[in-house]
Amino acid sequence: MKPKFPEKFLWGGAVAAHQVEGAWQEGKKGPSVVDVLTGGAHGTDRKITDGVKEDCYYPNHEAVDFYHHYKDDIRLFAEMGFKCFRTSIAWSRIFPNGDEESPCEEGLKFYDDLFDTLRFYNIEPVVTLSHFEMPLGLVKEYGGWKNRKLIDFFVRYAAAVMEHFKDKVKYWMTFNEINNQKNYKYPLFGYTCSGVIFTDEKNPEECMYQVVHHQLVASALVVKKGHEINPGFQIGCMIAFVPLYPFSCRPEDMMYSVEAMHDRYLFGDVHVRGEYPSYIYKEWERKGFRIQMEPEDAGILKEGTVDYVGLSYYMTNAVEADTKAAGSGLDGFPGSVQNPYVERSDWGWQIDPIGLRYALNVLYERYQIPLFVVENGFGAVDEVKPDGSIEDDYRIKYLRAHIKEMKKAVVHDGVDLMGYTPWGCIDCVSFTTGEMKKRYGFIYVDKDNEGNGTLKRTPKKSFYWYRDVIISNGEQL
Ligand code: P53
Repeated sequence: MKPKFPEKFLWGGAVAAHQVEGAWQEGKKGPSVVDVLTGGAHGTDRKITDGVKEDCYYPNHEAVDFYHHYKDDIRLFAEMGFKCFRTSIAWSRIFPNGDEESPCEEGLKFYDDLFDTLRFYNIEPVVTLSHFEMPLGLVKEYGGWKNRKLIDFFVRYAAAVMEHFKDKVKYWMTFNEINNQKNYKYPLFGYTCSGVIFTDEKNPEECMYQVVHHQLVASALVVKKGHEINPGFQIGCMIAFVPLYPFSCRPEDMMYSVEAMHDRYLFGDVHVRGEYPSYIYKEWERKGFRIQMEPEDAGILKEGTVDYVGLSYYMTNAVEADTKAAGSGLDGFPGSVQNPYVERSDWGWQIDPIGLRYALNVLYERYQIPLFVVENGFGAVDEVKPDGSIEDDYRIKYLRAHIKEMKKAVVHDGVDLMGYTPWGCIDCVSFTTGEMKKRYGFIYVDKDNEGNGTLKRTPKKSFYWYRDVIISNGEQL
């Protein structure tokens, strides 16, 4: 018999609340960190403003107005045959300032309706608790995740939604791409992961590790609490997995790639094994870092290990020891160089389908628990033809190639993979640039970078292609 994807494989799509919902002040929602991020472009950073300014444009305020369109949008997901849909709960819809005693009923009501609509179509919700949208109040009044109090606020929020939705949601993830902030030199990452601009701190790198420690403890507490609320919950972590290949088989390059990969593994190592790996203690020792930990933390980490590893996969990079020694590298990663064997998207992301099979293999070998590809996709400019159609063959090509490699990981290599949710299944606001024109969707949304457009939804060519992929359980690519 031909080897196939498992029958229960969760095909679907992924978004995050702040990139689609809009309605930033409706339903008593409080402002979140993304509500003070302006639009940017490839090569032009999004600005973090001190509060909302009259003369700035904030693309997430309206986004694609999923808040008012979700019923129609979910109907389209159902038409594609989605088995699951990954989104996040906007923390500040539930706790507008972040430090309230009890959750906001209107916020809960919105997600009740959303999850009920998904259930109606037999679509399983997959929910991220924190996807770059923490309440701004916790940044302004508490200093974000630098402050250990944030653990309590996050646990309170997570417990409230897990309790409220315990019969509607089974699959959860704690922090989206918790490892982005490892790049502590780039303000956007620290700000969106944790509400901290590390470059403003006395010791940016040490501060980053402190913040991360608070989040790892919070994540573990939530995993434990979640299992008490409903033992059937599947609770995962979420890692942006960008493998770093050695630029050559020169032993120096090989060894440097092993070292550089610690950046990628650190977070999963703690989430999955419940303890910090030995290499990080040595690094802290070398650098003289003192990360404040409470006596109970070690036990908490041990008791709150995740059920699965969620990952985003978009690209690989290559690293070279000599370039590192020279103190430079692509995109700010020391020693990162252009891989001559792969192409790049218009936004400079290296396209490497085989890298997905590689990623799934190394992660499964390391952790031996189920994996879930909760993001993958091709950000590209789409052109609407005079007849209104969108022929996004480049997107089909990208996804097809990645699904083929993912299939090899499952049927050939034996990786236990739960599902696949391509990113931005409906066009949404780009996270890194705030643009609309960097599109990922199977569904086009009529809106441009400046905020003009009717918000009309149109299925692209890839919509029909992906529908057939799902119907055939990945056989018809
Ligand atoms: P945009 C880097 C590498 C891989 C994934 O990004 C990344 C990043 C940036 O941190 O982020 C994820 O919209 C993120 C999503 C985001 C998506 O990639 O900049 O989880 O929120 O939209 C795509 O093209």
